[in-house]
Amino acid sequence: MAEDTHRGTTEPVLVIIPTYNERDNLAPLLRRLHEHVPDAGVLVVDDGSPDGTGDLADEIAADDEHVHVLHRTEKAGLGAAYIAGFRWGLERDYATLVEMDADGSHAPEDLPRLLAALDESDLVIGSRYVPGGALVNWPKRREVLSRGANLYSRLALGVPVNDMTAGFRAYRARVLATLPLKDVVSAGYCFQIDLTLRTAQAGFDIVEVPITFTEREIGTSKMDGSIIGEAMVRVAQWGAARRLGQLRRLLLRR
Ligand SMILES: Nc1nc2c(ncn2[C@@H]2O[C@H](COP(=O)(O)OP(=O)(O)OP(=O)(O)O)[C@@H](O)[C@H]2O)c(=O)[nH]1
Ligand SMILES: [Mg+2]
Repeated sequence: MAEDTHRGTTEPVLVIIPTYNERDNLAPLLRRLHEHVPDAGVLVVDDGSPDGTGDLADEIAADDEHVHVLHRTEKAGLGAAYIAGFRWGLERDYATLVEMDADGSHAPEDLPRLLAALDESDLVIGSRYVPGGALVNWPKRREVLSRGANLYSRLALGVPVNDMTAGFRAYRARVLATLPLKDVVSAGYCFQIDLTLRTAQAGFDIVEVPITFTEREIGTSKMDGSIIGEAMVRVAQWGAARRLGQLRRLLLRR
């Protein structure tokens, strides 16, 4: 674990929420966040949503000092939105940076537990696949895909995390300040695997806390074949690099 002591959830926490066409989900989510983590700041990172999510976020921010909005001009993927949000938060010295989807899949009710677990670690992952984790209304094929992606990633990368693709997580700011964010190019949920791997390789402590993940009720998913393809190719490349490194060390030892 890091040597500096984390000073708890009364320190500034920034919840970063990337949005693309989440107009009907945003206001209820912000209300629930305000109820369960009243001291946290929220940064909505909108990629010019055609449905006006960005304008709605501005309207809410005008009346709520905890809500901030970062407007980006084009849809550039979840990874790029998070990197921009991390930079925004690091520049403003937030101690804790949280990732959260706008679609209601991640429950604000679970967030205090994630933040509490950060006292003992550097990255807390809200996990569907540890005892106590649950999936609500997720079609079986999505579960199979997600579990398969996680098994594949764990075997290829050797990182002992059950839910590496999870998008509900809390980072100590110093982790993100240490990682070379400019080198991270993963766009889809591969971004979550990428950052998990980098966090583990940098020697930071990762814990998983069970969450209840609920399928979105409103709006449409941004998941598609290209996002799955990106993850499969990149994980294979990282896995191959890891094996080569192991082989090289073995040969050098002889
Ligand atoms: N700013 C921004 N946000 C995005 C982009 N793609 C997805 N998002 C947001 O990222 C979050 C996760 O996207 P989802 O569409 O729910 O994708 P997912 O959770 O992988 O897929 P589902 O499980 O089908 O919902 C949501 O808040 C989206 O609005 C993007 O290109 N830019
Ligand atoms: Mg979703």
